Amino acid sequence: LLLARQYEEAQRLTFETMVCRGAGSGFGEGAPLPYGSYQTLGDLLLRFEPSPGAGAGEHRAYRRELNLSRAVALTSFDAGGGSVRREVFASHPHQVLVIHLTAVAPATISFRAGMSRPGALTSPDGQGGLTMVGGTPTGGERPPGLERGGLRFAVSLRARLDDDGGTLAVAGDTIVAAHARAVTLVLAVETNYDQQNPPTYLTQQRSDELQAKAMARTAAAAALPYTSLRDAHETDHGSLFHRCSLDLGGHGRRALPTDQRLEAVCAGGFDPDLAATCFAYGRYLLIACSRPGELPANLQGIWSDGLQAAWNADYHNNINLQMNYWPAEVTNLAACHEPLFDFIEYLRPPGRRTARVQYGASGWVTHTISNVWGFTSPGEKASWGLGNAAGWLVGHLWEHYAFGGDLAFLKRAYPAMKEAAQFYLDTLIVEPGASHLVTAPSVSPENAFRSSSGQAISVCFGPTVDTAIVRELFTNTARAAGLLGTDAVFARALEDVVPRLPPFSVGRRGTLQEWYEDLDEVEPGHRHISHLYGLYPSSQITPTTTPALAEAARATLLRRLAHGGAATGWSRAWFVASWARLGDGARVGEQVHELLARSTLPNLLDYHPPFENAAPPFQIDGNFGLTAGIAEALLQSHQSFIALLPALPPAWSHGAVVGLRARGAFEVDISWSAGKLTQAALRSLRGEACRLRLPAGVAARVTRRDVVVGTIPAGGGELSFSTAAGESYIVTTDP
Ligand code: FUC
Repeated sequence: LLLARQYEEAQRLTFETMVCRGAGSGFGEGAPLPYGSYQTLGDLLLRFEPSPGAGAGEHRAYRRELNLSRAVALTSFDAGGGSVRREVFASHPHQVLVIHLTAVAPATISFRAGMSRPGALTSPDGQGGLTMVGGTPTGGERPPGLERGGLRFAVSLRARLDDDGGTLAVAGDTIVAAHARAVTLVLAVETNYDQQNPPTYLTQQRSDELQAKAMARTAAAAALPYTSLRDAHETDHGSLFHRCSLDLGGHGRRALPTDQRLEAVCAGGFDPDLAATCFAYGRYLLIACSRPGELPANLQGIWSDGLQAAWNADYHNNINLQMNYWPAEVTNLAACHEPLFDFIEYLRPPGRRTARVQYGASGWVTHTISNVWGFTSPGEKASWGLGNAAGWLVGHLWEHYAFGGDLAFLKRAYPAMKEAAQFYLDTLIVEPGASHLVTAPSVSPENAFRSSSGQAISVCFGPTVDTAIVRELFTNTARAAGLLGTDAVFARALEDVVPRLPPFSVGRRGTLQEWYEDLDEVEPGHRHISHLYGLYPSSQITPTTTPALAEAARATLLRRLAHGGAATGWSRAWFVASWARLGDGARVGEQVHELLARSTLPNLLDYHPPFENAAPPFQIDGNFGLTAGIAEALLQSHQSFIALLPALPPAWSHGAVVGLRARGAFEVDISWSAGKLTQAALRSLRGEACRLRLPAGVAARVTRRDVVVGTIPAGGGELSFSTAAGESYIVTTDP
């Protein structure tokens, strides 16, 4: 029907047959199998008693700060008897949350600490602390496999006096601290979730067993001095955070509270340091929510604050999950990328089943939404839930290899790439007109076009995004097979398909076509710009190799913007990265400004406007996308060369970045002044050859240990040189 352009009927059938139907829970059209929402663990409340000399509620000089380089949140206030400080951090090495309260004056700190969560039970733990036990689901939803008892958790909370003053006691379901000067609280949680244990993804551990484990962790942590816990945490965080930093000058504004700085930017103020702070914040967030061995960052990272999150705070695979990981490689947090790779592995077995059951195909596939219960089916509405995401996800495996150059990793990653390619090999169909191979049925996230009778149609064949993903996947999988010396016949089959994929086309408006044919979008300002996948994150469209397509990409971005596009934070972030790829620094600066002014909450978390039935406004992808987009303006390596300052916003006239990463295993530092490159350093990690390109009009020489390796004339040239692993190459510009 699609090939006969009978779109209405094709769409009707697809809607009827291509989503999972279950008991239904008012979750949307068709769908849902019970699916579940990511949830907060609960609340820890500290209720302070008035301090000596202060009236109730009289806390002055209240100040909250988050130190990004130490990853410590500090609250300080004047409680009448003197100032009180509260430091909070979540320690990766000790797997506990730590709260440390200190007062200048003795006997100042009195509070009751308690935990709450609907349906959970808090009680004394018999060792001077509290435990809270409970489980999900708390609402009506029960993820598959959880019908006979859901996820269980146990929390342990302990307190300790850090000097001689004051008392601690447990009273009912609270810990009571009285007249203390220094108190430390430690909290640990255990659940019976087990990603490696399908189909239930749960262990058999009972609540008391979970409780014993959580208590053992808080006991171990509470036996350590506060400074040891904090030092271990700061060392751990710093080992990742300090790998990369950005300085755009203008530090004078740091004395102002962040919300006031943001308001000033909204009012048109100039504050490049706030963009640099957001860059650091994105890295801070990724370090804090995505460590090897853990689940990947979901739509709210790990910071969902209710029992029912917007979009279930799940994994959306048609931009959002991928965007979370855009900054990982380039901003030197490759280790934080690992949870995504594990997640891809984890989706493969259910994804194979979906490929077989839903398409009669081999390989693996997953669609627009997925979760920690192995959901890989199209859901919840076919109009957008049908997007095929496996190809896009495994693109991250190749990127990790491209940046790090680790063949052992590629060997580990290759089967997931191969199986994703296998799925497409089995399911591509021939469009008879031009004999192109196309995907079908599919969607172009999450837009629609008008059929000849004016109906909005989402279901299509050969959307540009799919074609770009398949082209990239097949090319990279064939390359991987070659590098690993395996699967020559399969690789040839993939290579044979690539020329039969539809080429990118420019439509009658001068924009890049979103669909196989030149169709009008229902929403010309749609937030998704997936048909520009070839521009970013892929590298199939560049101003130098495909100038006409780059021009069409530019026209596409402008048309989207002219129609109110980029209205979500993540969408705006994608524009930032896309303009960077087009080498347009002015637009990068403009879009960064818009993202700060329109889509950033006062605590700098990314904003997603309420959608359909109104949703909480926070979504983390925009934070990560912005960080990646800023990096892309300063350094690019997606072609076979390293470009320094390819899209520097004019407003960022002075600055320096340290520790960005380039493909080919390089670490790069760049400084500039008056908008011009002044110096750069490239550290070669694996001794790969380097092709270096400078901004036009800059002449420079490259030295290694003070010996000239080569020169680049001002005419805008490039220099190729071999490198030795571990050596640094210094780029010094002519004044
Ligand atoms: C995609 C977007 C929405 C939202 C959701 C979580 O479907 O189109 O804007 O970000 O993911």
